[in-house]
Amino acid sequence: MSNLKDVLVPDIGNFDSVDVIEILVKAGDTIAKDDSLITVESDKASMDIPAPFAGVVKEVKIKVGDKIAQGHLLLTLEAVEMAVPAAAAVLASSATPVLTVEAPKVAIPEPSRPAAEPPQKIQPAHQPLPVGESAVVNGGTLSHASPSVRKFARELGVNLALVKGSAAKNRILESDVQAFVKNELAKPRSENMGAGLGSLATLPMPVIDFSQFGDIETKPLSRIKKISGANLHRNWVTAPHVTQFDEADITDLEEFRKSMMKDAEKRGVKLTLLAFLIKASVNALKAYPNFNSSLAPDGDSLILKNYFNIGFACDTPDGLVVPVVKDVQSKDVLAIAADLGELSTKARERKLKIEEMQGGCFTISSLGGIGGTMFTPIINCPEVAILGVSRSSMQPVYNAESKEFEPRLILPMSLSYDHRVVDGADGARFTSHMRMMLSDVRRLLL
Ligand code: CAO
Repeated sequence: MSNLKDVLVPDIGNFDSVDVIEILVKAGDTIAKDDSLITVESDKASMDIPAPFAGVVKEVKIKVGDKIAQGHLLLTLEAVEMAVPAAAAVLASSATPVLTVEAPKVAIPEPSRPAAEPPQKIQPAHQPLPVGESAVVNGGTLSHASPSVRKFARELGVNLALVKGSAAKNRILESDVQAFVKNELAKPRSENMGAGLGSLATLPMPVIDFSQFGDIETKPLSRIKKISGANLHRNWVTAPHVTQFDEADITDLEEFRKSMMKDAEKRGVKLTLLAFLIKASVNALKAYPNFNSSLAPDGDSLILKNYFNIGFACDTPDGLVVPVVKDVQSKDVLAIAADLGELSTKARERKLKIEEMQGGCFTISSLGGIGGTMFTPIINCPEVAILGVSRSSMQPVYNAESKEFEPRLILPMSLSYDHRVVDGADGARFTSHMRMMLSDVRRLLL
């Protein structure tokens, strides 16, 4: 008895005829039950027709472009198993067409049913698709991709939504997926782009020969600049930054600092404003502990720190470094100022040790000695906030009691924080706390 069986088109729903758009097997192929044989397409959907039983393809009876309907002869298959009667194997087969339905502006599921379910009618869908198995929304239009192409894309980790289909009605072919992968691999890679950027990575920078516009010279970046540049870029794109601006009245503080400078100098210490800012920031970190934290690597929790190490941005001829003043909570302003002097001298003489730049909880970047009114500092991740300080200046401030404007020394502050960790309200509370601490020197010394 011959094992040669006809394979006919099963029930494909309410369609008089569908177009054959892809033939996935050829004579001589050995196929397993449920392997896709052909892909057909109506004006609404594409679907694969699977093999009703395992066997060897003897002859394909259709070609791409044919119109076929239920009962149409697809191919002859030499069955491997004899248990299933031919007619039943074809028309009452457990094999189920696998569908992709096109519908405007909705994600379309790709039903993947157990083999025992009855053949699936084509239906519009309304539930979201599993990642990587989509009817493909591509540039605002839906594209088709057969299950075999989707399987191929999944194997390569390709998101089909990013692939442009070259066949009719934007249908994505295997060759489109291959071309996409080739194109992606050919793109210039940027080291240190930071994790998780994925398709948000920026466009490649155009390569321009500037000498066509005028005289140029090329100067290599210092090692520090290269490292800090990559870190700054990662921090900028990883942490959603918000910058809160505020001002503190430091008239009394400056008066006090100046009155203490001589004493400090006798002890070999330059008593700078930065020392007071560091002291005040620890007080604010204690009041708002979320600022003294880091996001856990899995993003599920906050790691709160019970120590208070404050980094400060230090401008050196080689670039920016951030030494860290350790255990600020147990130091007075003079001791902090002494650490600042020692660390910034070491930084400029390139003598900082690695451990002197580690363990920071929060950073202060002071440009006050240079100038400027405001700036937006970049968070020194995985810290969650950084305080920028600009140049203080005399401002007329209205005194509600005397009903007069008084000249006061006002310090501009810019607090950038990671909005994944800190809410806007707490950002404003933190700078208000800093303002309160800096405008009343007695609080600082407590
Ligand atoms: N407003 C007005 N004047 C200020 C001031 C402020 N906010 N802060 C400092 N000054 C004055 C000081 O009083 C001092 O004046 P005198 O020489 O008359 O005493 C002068 O500016 C220089 O101060 P300083 O440099 O000695 O001390 P500092 O504490 O201000 O700064 C340091 C120390 C290490 C922070 C600084 O040298 C530095 O490197 N700053 C640059 C930081 C930087 O590059 N940040 C950008 C990083 S990108 O985010």
